[in-house]
Amino acid sequence: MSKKLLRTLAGEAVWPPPVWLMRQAGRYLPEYRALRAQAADFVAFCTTPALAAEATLQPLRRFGFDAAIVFADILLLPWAMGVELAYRAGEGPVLAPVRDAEALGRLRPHAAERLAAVGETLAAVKVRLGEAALIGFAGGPFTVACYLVEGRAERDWPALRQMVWQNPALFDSLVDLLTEETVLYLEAQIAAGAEVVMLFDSWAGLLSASRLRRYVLGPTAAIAARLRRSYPQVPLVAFPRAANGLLGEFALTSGVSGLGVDSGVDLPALAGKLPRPLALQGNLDPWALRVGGVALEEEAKVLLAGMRGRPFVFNLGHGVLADTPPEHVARLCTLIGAAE
Ligand code: 1CP
Repeated sequence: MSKKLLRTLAGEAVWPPPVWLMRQAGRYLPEYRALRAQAADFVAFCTTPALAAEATLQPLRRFGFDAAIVFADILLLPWAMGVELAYRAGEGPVLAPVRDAEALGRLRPHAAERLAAVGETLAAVKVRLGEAALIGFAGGPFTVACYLVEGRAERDWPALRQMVWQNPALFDSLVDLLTEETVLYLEAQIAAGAEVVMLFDSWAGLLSASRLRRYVLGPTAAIAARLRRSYPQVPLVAFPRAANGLLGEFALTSGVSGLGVDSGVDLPALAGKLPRPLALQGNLDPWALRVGGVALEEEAKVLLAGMRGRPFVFNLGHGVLADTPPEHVARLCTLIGAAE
């Protein structure tokens, strides 16, 4: 096993650490904007393997990252379950909301069968990768449920939180269904060539500790257990964003190989409290990358010094911001490559 990311996720303190960035493909790259203009809409972009494979590879060509993450979106799963989905400029995704048993009953199972295009993208990327590892992903069942119930990103997610507390039986059924669909979808991505899979639970921070255990930690552990049976060699990385107080419990009980951590956490301090074999991924503030200069240099150096000697995957605490200058990303990669 020579790929740096895979060695790190197996518990080795590889140094300099492997690096990739959440949302490393995207609008901050002029070549991405040109490619994006070739597709009729964002779903078509994600489900046209030639375009999605090219979007996946663009940041690797420019920066030589240690991993490629398949170009897709967490909302393709509900789309493949029959939910209407549109991405509106400046507004983000908009879905037909699922708020009662009837709407839940209309969700079509075995969505992975209708997402064969993502497998084709993975296969097309895999043969062109060299030493970089290939990451497949899905949204955490809770985060996908957030968009399904609310219908769009809302600051306070009122419909979602109302359902969590007022109709837990319905919300349990929704999360259970999404958990099963997520297992099948991740298994299909592994079968197509993904060497690592990641679960993005971007809205975990909306929940109290008890609901976090039930709707984020529980499903993550269930998915990890299923994948360990079907694909024991493929590491799972979870990203329960802003689940700060529960990260220690997550590390101990979820069964994942890696834990993605957002910028609000003192990563070296967390690392000091965890069992060694668990790799940590994160957590440079995307704003430090966007601003660049001294802010970037200092923040990256502090993180590198604090994580030296541990299994660590250098990443951001959240996605690359759309107006980040690409030269700042190149500078960051140079800094990491020179880490002593
Ligand atoms: O071209 C465009 O403007 C579309 C912007 C965009 C992109 C580049 C969207 C719409 N999705 C993606 C790709 C994407 N999304 C990837 C693969 C590319 C890569 O990482 O390099 C991944 C892993 C995602 C994951 C994703 N989508 C998450 C989880 C991670 C996170 O950022 O928290 C979430 C929450 C989404 C939903 C989504 N899709 C798109 C947008 C703008 C959003 C967020 C909307 C919101 O604020 O709620």
